Amino acid sequence: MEARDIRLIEVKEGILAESQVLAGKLRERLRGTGTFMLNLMSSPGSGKTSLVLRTIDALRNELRLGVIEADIASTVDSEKVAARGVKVVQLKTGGFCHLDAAMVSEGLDAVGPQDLDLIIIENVGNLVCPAEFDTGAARNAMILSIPEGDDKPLKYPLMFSVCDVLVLNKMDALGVFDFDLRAVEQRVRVLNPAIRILPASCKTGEGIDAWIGWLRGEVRAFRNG
Ligand SMILES: Nc1nc2c(ncn2[C@@H]2O[C@H](COP(=O)(O)OP(=O)(O)O)[C@@H](O)[C@H]2O)c(=O)[nH]1
Ligand SMILES: [Mg+2]
Repeated sequence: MEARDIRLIEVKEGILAESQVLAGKLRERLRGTGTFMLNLMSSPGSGKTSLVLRTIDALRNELRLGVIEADIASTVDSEKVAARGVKVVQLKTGGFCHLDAAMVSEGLDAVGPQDLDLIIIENVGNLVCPAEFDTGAARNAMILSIPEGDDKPLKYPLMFSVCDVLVLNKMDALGVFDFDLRAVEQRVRVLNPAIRILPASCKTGEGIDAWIGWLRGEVRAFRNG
């Protein structure tokens, strides 16, 4: 058998296309229930769970909230959300480094979007794979935290390209790290001119109002749209 006779099957493209179709169906389903779903992505430790908890505290009296947590192995994040009395589902990906629409669909079945105004997905901590998969969310958000460095848009361009908003978290640590805010903004704008960039600190609360304002506006626009 010669090399030219070997059949090459692009499995990745097939998987992505399948997930894309299902993601469209999930969006229709969420449109039907009037539920805004946000997909939150970032590296491990950049502050996803902290931002989810801040968001719960700010919006729990205003919106009916649910959270879909995704983790390779543990339930530590969902326990923190559950302690706030908020509806949460833990998806254990068993080694998978991202969520696809099929996994989110199972999460939605469990969390029950018909009773919710806002669902936040805390995706698996990773700047690579989650960016490739449409989860069916209305908006994508990402966090880059100051200790990770200002070169990350250069290294992980797709993630910065697919997000509607970028939270620059751990601003309280800016003095400790060589992080050039202007450089990061320029690098991000080349990839994604329309992205909102919000400096914040989940520790001190700096910038959280702007984040909540952005999210509230998106939920409102979704409902009116
Ligand atoms: N100094 C500082 N630490 C933070 C901030 N946000 C989160 N952390 C800490 O960073 C660590 C990881 O946060 P976590 O929310 O679990 O990140 P996740 O892995 O992305 O969900 C925890 O020790 C948090 O307390 C922040 O704005 N400033
Ligand atoms: Mg977390």
